[in-house]
Amino acid sequence: MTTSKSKILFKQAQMYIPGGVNSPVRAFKSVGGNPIFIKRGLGSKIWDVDGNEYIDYVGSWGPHIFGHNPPFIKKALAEAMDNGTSFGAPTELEIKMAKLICELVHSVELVRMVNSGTEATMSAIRLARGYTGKDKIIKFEGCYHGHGDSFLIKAGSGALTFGVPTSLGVTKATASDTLIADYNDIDSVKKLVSKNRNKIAAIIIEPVAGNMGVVPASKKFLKELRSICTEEKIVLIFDEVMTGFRVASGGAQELYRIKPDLSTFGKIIGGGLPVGAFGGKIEIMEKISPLGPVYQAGTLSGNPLAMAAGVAALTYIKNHPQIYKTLEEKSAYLEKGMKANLKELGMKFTLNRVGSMLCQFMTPSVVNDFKSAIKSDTGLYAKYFHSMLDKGIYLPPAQFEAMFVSTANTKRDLDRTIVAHKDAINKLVKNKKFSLRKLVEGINSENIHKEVNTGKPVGKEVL
Ligand code: HOZ
Repeated sequence: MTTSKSKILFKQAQMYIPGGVNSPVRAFKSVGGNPIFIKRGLGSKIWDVDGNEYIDYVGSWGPHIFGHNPPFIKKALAEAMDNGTSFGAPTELEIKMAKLICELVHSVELVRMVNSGTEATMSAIRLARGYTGKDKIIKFEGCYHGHGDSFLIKAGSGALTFGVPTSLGVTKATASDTLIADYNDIDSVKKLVSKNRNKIAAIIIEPVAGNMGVVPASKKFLKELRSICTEEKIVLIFDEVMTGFRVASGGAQELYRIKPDLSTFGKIIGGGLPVGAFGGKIEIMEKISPLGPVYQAGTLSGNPLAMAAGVAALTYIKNHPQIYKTLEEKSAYLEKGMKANLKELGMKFTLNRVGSMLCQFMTPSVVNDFKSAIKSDTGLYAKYFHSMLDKGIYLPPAQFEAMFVSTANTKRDLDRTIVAHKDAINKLVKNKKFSLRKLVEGINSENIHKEVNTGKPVGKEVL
């Protein structure tokens, strides 16, 4: 449902903003067409500038776990706004926020607020390096930890979608300190650790990857990762920017019952405002300035508006633990409906779900790591995306992202989505122009961008 006002705005935006957007995936490049410009959101819906209504499964990429503009967050913000917008000095709200995070996430004993998930992960690895006196880190192919230099090596999310999994502008020296292991493959980690003994400061991982689509880590893999980190004195960092307060009130670490040394947060803890945080063991966190020698700072860190919204969100979560049951029920209902559609239409596409995070992959393969994720046919996803959009369902405009269910999604929303999904998949079935690539050989992180940029499939199709 591309709309004329959105088109005009996109043209105007491109005159002043690189690519017309402030974050690349919003440009719809990987699905084609014109991005829709959003005017407002309420509950499970958003409206574009032309007045079209959509059921929103992006939810600002995760934070809107209660849907858009919940009254209790609006109220908290209005009250905070009366007192001023920023002081660059301590406020009581920051204590409330830190206490809530420490109470809800058991591995967090001290926590520092920042302004985004990117800042949280950048600060967490600096801290891990300062604490251990070691330089290298291990990250996993397809995981995305924001756009800090150290993480833009074989990264997921927009970096993957736009074909720059390893970004220009990252120095060779920085890149050489980031070692890449394979998700869910403990041997790949062991190899790196034994080759780089006493050089690795941290292993950072999304315990449920949400930036190569949704890909859960296996419990065995995470447990082994924990043991390796303990044995080798490596700081284990769970990047819970997406999963924190989303898959459980205590994040993925609660779900898996594994304690990382440090965790990073974002999204939900800001209640929709720009907030991030990193926290963990006291003995590591006390190395942060002003207690210790690892410098980290920010004028807007702990900003009173952001804290007010975050405190409201986390207080609601603390007082309503049943929301996770509700989210699970709604998401399972959606998953069941979508899977039934696929079965009925004879399409063996993989649908991954962890709690309220879902991803419809366009491949019949099991998706459990980066290599299997990129078997997904992004061209098909683009068609699927537009069919859904035409039916008033707003999905992530890229294959390698997560869709999010909120407590505001009604049964009617979910039923409408299931019907639209059936129709969209049916269209794919009927469209003879594509052939499902059951097995694609030759796709890797270096050449996948060719496919995205040219629209021509790389690799060998096996029909
Ligand atoms: N890459 C972000 C989600 N994984 C999207 C950021 C945005 O466009 O807001």
